Amino acid sequence: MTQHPQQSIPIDLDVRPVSGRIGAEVRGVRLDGDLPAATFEAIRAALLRHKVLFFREQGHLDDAMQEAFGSLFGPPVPHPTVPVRAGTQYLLELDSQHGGGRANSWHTDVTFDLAYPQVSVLRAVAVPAYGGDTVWANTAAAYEELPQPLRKLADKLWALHTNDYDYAGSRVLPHAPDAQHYRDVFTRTVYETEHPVVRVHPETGERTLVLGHFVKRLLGYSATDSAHLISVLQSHVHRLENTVRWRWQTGDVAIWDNRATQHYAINDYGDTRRIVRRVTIAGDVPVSVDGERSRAIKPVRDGSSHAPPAETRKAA
Ligand SMILES: O=C(O)CCC(=O)C(=O)O
Ligand SMILES: [Fe+2]
Repeated sequence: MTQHPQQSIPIDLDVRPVSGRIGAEVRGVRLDGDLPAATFEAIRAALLRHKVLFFREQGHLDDAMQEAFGSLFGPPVPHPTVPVRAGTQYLLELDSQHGGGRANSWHTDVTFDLAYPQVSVLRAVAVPAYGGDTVWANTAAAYEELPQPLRKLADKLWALHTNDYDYAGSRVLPHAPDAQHYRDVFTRTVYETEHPVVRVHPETGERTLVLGHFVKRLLGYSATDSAHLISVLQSHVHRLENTVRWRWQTGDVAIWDNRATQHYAINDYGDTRRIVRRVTIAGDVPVSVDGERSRAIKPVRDGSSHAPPAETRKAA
């Protein structure tokens, strides 16, 4: 069972698990872009083991420092369609008073892209007095707890992910007057990518489920069967035993392994202002348990799709 699996953590970090299967708070570290290499490597190892790390009292971070810290994990990447926050190179701001600012449905970040981010670093800038928690789920634990025949089925499934997903169907729309505008911006370039439903984590070797709200359907299944199958698998992802819930304070930072988690920002704080800012780090192309790589379908780049002809696609 993937209960905080043993990844060796090189130096002594004060790491305190928050839930049984996912999430740990790290104390005594002041995050910045100049962390000693040994400290950063310990954070990275702890991240692989616990999948989401929480750091309180990081109020010294400004946007540039958050970007500098994030870039220790690898090259930061801006969101593919949403403009970055003014004055920054990579930051995505989620403001509860604007459309798209309330991510209250289960997802893994940017899975409509081929090499979607490996890591996200989120900083709390404004936090409601109550409510507005975020929940993360361990997609490796979800895979592991499946009965063996279901794991075997999932290993063969592929799904189409898109940013032009069923927005209204999967997410409570904010009342923000600019919600439609946000959606137009979000989908100004339509992405479609085929990912295996089970990917092999490039660093830990764990198998993780790749689902969430950008999934449109499973390849080779009717819409109805697809919805049923996704619902069975997704129900294991967000089973409470596989989750951790964080009560934010201003200045907190959460870092998650986006290859092994989903998350959900709870929209229970009415009109109170809530602002978080995120840096994402470039990921790699997912690989299935059979060694097949994900395929970009849209946008068509260089006049040709990366996708092989339909008849050669597996599990279609
Ligand atoms: O608002 C949050 O807590 C999380 C928002 C989100 O989905 C993200 O930053 O990727
Ligand atoms: Fe997200």
